[in-house]
Amino acid sequence: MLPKKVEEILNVQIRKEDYSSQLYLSMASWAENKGFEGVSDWLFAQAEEERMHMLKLVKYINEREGKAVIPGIDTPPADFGDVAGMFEKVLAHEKYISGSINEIVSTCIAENDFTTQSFMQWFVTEQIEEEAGVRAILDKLNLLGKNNLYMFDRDIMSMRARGGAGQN
Ligand code: OFO
Repeated sequence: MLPKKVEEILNVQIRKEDYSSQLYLSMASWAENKGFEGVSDWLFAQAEEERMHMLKLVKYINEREGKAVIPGIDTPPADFGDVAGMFEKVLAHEKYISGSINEIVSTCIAENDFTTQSFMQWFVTEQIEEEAGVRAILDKLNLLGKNNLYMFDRDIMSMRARGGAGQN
């Protein structure tokens, strides 16, 4: 049985993962409209990943005799300026999500829920990889320079093909 506080904070996280998925979907669509095929593919895949994270939480709560609450859809922004600025936003969002995951782990410890604490370890590791992946993309963008976006777009495509940069 899940402690009430843990059930509540996991349900808050379901909403955040759902929003992450919508946010990356919106970014993917924005990038696709601008002709960035590699960037949009990366973001479409990332949106799927986030949905998978949400489902993982839904199933876990229900398995532990809690009640997962499926949230309504919050509308994400539709315009992201330029590609570099957009990836800065992805990194800031992932840092925010990492903070939420840490908060859940603290709640588990305070509530002596070591089962959920161990379940959350997967998310802790995932966040380290995701943040590192987005940082690698920003480094590449800086190296290539903002005038070489075509190259960058091709490059991010091959990063995906190799299963790198947060795509796991
Ligand atoms: Fe971006 O990762 Fe979910 O948790």
